[in-house]
Amino acid sequence: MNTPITLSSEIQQAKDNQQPIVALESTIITHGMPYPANRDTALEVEATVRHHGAVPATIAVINGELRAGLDRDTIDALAQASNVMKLSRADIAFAVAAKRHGSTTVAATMIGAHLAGIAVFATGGIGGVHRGAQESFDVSADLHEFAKTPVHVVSAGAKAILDIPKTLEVLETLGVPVVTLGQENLPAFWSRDSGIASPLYLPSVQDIAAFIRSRKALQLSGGVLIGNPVPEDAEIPRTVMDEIIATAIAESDAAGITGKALTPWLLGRIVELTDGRSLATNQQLIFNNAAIAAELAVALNA
Ligand code: PSU
Ligand code: MN
Repeated sequence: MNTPITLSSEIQQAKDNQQPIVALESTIITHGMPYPANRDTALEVEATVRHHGAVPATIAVINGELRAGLDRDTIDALAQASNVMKLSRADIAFAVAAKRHGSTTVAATMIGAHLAGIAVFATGGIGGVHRGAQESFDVSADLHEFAKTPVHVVSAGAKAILDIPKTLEVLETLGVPVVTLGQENLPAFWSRDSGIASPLYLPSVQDIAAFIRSRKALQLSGGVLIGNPVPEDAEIPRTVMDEIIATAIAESDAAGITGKALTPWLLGRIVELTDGRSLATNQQLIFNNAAIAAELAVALNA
């Protein structure tokens, strides 16, 4: 068996020099946004991580090879490809064995980051408990991954299409800390305020780094979910989003969309229902998360 993950020369060098590194996911590229906004966002997220003093490592499976650190051409090809599997813990090894292309969700990116020795990861919003989960049992594998894998994920909360209170209950049961940066309520992806108190709150990135160190000292397994609200000038208020989300979910129910297809379908439909405004917000919140993740990687490196 060869090494389970192939590092780009830049990531290998960053590791050799003990530089701070931030992992980035690839499902946002293949199943989260239309082309070319997906490619431009992926490249801009990488630039943002660099601007804040860390090295970006986008993770994906290319022709069966799990990789950390993708060049521009590979990101561009991934952004246009249609035969890419959306990978989680259940199927990442399948894509490797079958020599497929696969994009990594939050769960699979955490697995890749951990194999590469990267402790900080920036995404948009994590998966969670879908509304109506009491009927569909649709609970994202992202939640269980936090309980297992010691990677710290900066996100704008769980995507607001989800049932946020139920998502918090599952995370609590699994022993996963949820800490929001700079405000006491959890963010709601496109909106700064979910109206729901965050289980934990800390005012600064340095405080979050100290919290992560104390978890390590107590030998606690798994990762931390860090909530980072979208910047004010980019947010869509919750009152506006609530109605749009309800419409999109009603339509997805009527169309019988389930399983892995549901999150990408809802995100795409919400872009249409907001005339593209939700896409611009999605981009800004990812850049904002990338900046904070880079600062966290720098702080943990010190
Ligand atoms: N954040 C975004 N856009 C996305 C996702 C996150 O801004 O498309 C992806 C992540 O990869 C996350 C996945 O893990 O959506 C959740 O999918 P599901 O609900 O099927 O578990
Ligand atoms: Mn699901």
